[in-house]
Amino acid sequence: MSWFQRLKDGLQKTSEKISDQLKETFTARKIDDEVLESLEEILIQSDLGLKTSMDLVEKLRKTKLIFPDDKPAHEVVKAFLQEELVKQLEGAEEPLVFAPEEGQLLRVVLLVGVNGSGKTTTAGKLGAKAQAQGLKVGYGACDTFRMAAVEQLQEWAYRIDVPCYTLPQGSDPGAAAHRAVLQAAEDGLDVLFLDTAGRLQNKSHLMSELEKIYRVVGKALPGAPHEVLLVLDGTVGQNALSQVSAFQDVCEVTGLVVTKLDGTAKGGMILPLYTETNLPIKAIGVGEKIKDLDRFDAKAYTAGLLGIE
Ligand SMILES: Nc1nc2c(ncn2[C@@H]2O[C@H](COP(=O)(O)OP(=O)(O)OP(=O)(O)O)[C@@H](O)[C@H]2O)c(=O)[nH]1
Ligand SMILES: [Mg+2]
Repeated sequence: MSWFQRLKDGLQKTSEKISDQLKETFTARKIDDEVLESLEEILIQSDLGLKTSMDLVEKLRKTKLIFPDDKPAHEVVKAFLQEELVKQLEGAEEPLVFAPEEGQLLRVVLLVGVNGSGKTTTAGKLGAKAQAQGLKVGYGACDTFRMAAVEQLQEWAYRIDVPCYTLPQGSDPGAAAHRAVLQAAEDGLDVLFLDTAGRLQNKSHLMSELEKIYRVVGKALPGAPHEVLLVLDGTVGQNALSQVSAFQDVCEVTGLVVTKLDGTAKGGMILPLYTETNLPIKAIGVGEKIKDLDRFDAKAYTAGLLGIE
């Protein structure tokens, strides 16, 4: 199955809801206040955010939309919405880089986020992708308090037959990160994925622990981490926004990963997430399997979101 098909299937909960409601709303080939009001409601309900939803409706009000006879009205509206959404999301696309840059010894990718957002799974999937590009991959497990967390990452490592570095249970997470970076460099790896423990953004001791991990990684290898991915659970919708600044306060977040878009009808949340943070969406996840994660593509995402073939 192609990525686009996976993405489309994954976003089905959102796209079915939007499609059904658009069909019900645009029964006549005309735009009036009543349909515009319904449209705004539909957009808000899919978590596109208040501002984007209102802007889209205003744009549509001012646009002389042409309804060809051979196309259902809701399809015409969908095409309009997609074009507008793609414009807003253009800057959100950024390639995922795994290979070290010229003169760089090793690329370090740090994964951070609240509990259960999908960090370990994302680390596993990204590692497999990097390996498929011919790179030497390794993992570092910094969640030294929870054995199950280390084992979970080790499983991903076994699966693609690469090393997973850690320290004994109870060790300092910063020390585990430090050790992993030094070991990965010594072993001649190209890219190291550092998985961290989940932490709620309002737990200050855990946030300062992350600050320390971030700092220590930079000491082990100047310039590292080269990428800090904040992994967000898509099922919480635009509430995920409240997590971003807290993580930005303790480390330099370089991009967002949104997971579990297959488990929610709030799949529009990428819009407010990007427009309000200006952080690129580095990858999106639509399932638990290795192939259920890929880089973000505005056109493919909006097509999936709106159920456009
Ligand atoms: N449906 C679906 N499930 C996902 C996706 N990504 C992760 N999961 C599942 O979400 C659950 C939590 O994922 P983890 O990777 O363990 O999350 P985590 O952030 O490492 O969790 P902690 O380490 O406990 O903070 C697991 O059951 C994953 O299989 C996704 O894109 N779609
Ligand atoms: Mg984990």
